[in-house]
Amino acid sequence: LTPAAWLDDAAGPRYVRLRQRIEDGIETGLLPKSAPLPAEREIATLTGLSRVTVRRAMQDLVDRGIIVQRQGSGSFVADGTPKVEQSLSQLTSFTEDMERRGYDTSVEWLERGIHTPSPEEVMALALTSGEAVARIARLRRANGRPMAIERASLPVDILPNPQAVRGSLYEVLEQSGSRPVRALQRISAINLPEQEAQMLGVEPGMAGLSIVRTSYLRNRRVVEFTRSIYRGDAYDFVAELRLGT
Ligand code: 16G
Repeated sequence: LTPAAWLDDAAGPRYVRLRQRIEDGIETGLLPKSAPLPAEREIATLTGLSRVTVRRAMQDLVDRGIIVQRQGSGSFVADGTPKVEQSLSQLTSFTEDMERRGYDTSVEWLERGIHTPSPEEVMALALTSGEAVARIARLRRANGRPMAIERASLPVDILPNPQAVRGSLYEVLEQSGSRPVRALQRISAINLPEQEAQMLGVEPGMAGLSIVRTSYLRNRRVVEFTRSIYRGDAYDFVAELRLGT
């Protein structure tokens, strides 16, 4: 990434050209797997590009799973195993799943509030007439990489203050004694629609997974009805199967 090589480059927005340069470097082996990348500031100095342009290129690479960012230690070339192996037999939360792997989680809020339920929510949550619903919708990231869009609906008496959810929903439910103990989950294949693909940092039409989880308290009451869209290129779902008796 010398300024001379940079200036030789073809047309296109600057951040795209920089992203392409880094991708080329990884492809040719100039930047091996797990190699640390220079800090944004250094890349800006080396290329003569603005910090904003460099940051945009780096975020794009994180979104695509090509590089990973670790808080406090910088950016690295991904090690070639960007998929998360997710067990299908444990009722865990996104935060727990990612923290167990040593990933930092972050949330981009799409919605957090109390609403009149849709007919689908009334059915799914077995609400009685007039009962309101708490909705929280968020884009979930692991090490800066978008992984899933989750839209959760809960009966309002289970989550009276949706604003209280800062990171983990299950942590808030745990504190109020309403963490689910059982869930049913339906997974189906989809092609990511334009808007969702954009949020997840991938091309529209790419493979994704639609996951619908309904979870229950010990007394069988429905706690959560969550519709999620997961990146198909970021997950492997794994289940242990046993011979039936
Ligand atoms: C998982 C669940 C989601 C649940 C969330 C709680 C799937 C497909 N979804 O992502 O239903 O609401 O965990 O995570 O597994 P949190 O406690 O980190 O908010």
